Amino acid sequence: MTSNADIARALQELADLLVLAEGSKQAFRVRAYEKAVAAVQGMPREAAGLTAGELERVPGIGKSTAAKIREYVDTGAIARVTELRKRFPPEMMELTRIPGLGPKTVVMLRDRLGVTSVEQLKQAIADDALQGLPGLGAKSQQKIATAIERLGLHGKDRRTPIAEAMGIATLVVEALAALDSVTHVQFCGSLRRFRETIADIDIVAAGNSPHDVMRNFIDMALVDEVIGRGDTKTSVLTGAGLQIDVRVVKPSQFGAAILYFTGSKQHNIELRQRSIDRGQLLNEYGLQETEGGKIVASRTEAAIYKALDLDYIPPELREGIGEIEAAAEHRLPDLVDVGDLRGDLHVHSTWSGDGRSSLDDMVAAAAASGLQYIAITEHGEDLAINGLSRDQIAAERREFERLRLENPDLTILSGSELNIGRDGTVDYDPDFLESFDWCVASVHTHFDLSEAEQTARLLEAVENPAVSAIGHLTGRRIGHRPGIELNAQAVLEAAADTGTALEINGHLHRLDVPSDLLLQARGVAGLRFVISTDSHHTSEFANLEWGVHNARRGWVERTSVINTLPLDQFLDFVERKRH
Ligand code: DGT
Ligand code: CA
Ligand code: ZN
Repeated sequence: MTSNADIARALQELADLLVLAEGSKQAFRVRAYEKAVAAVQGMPREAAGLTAGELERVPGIGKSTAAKIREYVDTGAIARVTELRKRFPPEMMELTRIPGLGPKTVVMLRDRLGVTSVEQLKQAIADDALQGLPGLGAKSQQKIATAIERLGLHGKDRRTPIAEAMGIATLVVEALAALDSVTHVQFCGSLRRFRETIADIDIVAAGNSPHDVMRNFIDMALVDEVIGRGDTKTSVLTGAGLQIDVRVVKPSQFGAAILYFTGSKQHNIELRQRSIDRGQLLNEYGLQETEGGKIVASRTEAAIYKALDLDYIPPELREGIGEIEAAAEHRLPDLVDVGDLRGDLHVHSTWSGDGRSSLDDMVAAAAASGLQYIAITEHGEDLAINGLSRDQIAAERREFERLRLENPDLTILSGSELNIGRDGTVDYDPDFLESFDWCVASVHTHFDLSEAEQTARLLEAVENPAVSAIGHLTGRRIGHRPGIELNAQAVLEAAADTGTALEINGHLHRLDVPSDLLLQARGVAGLRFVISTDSHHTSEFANLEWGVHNARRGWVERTSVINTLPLDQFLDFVERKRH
């Protein structure tokens, strides 16, 4: 049956295409489909099993969306999407990712200059052709050029944000895992290593009926074009132009295959060299003796690492940056695990303007997921529309009282997500700030300041005793908005000195602090992290897992993550900074 995730992905594509067709992200139809995406993602039942009439009764799903969902489930495609894809091909959709380039401008560039791809836009900028077009001056031409560079949106380097790739890979893995002939299946490559952008998706399945696997794969609704077909490897493109390779291997070779295709290339080269030095050969079929060819290990990755006298190296570490030496000397980091986390310290509800689940539902979901403590951190009053006044906070705290009685096993902390102003000051006054148990402070405005200004602003917030943590440090949206310019080293050191935690935000669109900065932070003694979901909907508590993968990629150790601590020790951390 078509899964809710698959339906949500199809509706999201429709919404994205309609932004161009309607010329605005705020268009009624766009908003309607985006609401429906959230509704389908949050449904406790399979949407595919419902009639159009039943779908319409789901809050957030209207009549025409219900019809589209049925169309997708019944035919595997939405005719409107197919038609819009012709008008707005994937290369043109790419243009909408560039900050400062609204949908009307994208369409205008096509109509006036014939520009329908990032490459063509770069050429137009080089020719100075944007000057004088409606709403575009010399300055915006330069801004767009910089944004293209920083997002890496060009040529064959075109990479897909992890949020998009993860959704698609999960659909394929689930579909293949459901086949009787498949014993194991795993997505590999950069996605398994949890890189923030992905060039193509590499999937390995084990089983004795490759033909059956490939037939089911290319029948999937998300497959737009088959570009190579065989029983060991089949490659396809999705409607958005993302390549997926599926390989089928024998169950006895599965470990060797996923090890090879997970990479990275550099990690593979170093592993292979190590095996050669030890009189063995490593390839995608197994580890074998050079003399005689006896297979030493092939079924699992763990067996192969063991045979090479290495501790098991988790995928997130396989970048060829010293992990093999560390594994040989038994000094791999003691990485944080999702099971270690006891609390989530960044949670919104519909009390925030952008929250999508009620406070009661958020608390119930947190309790059900086994968390011991949470901080409800609605937006501070300075954030237009979404923020809470003091009166609203007082009113919400009365709700906390009731919810605490109803949920004796969950500690509900009163928190806030403060806004770091242009000058580094935050919402409310010091006395009122003291009434919170925990405050995370984040940048939500002024993304364009200079490095010096951004750094000064962040340092000011770090010095504030009421600020327990800095939220999503760089403010980036992967593939959509670059992070702020920042002297990260200065901020990391100040955070360590003041006892301010750095949030590792688990939203797949954010993964912020980025893992390259986490690697840099290894050199800063005493720095502490908090892995948070930034949930706006009950389904987003799952972000904890993504935050953990990102932390592991940055070699973050268990002992430096404060929400692994029992509640009293966690609160001690907050208190130490305040007094
Ligand atoms: P990307 O660019 O996001 O697709 O990154 P990867 O790491 O997924 O790279 P990809 O898809 O080209 O290849 C998947 C894995 O296959 C890679 O991580 C390691 C392995 N691989 C690919 N080419 C080579 C190679 O030339 N030598 C070795 N040893 N391994 C390779
Ligand atoms: Ca890949
Ligand atoms: Zn937030």
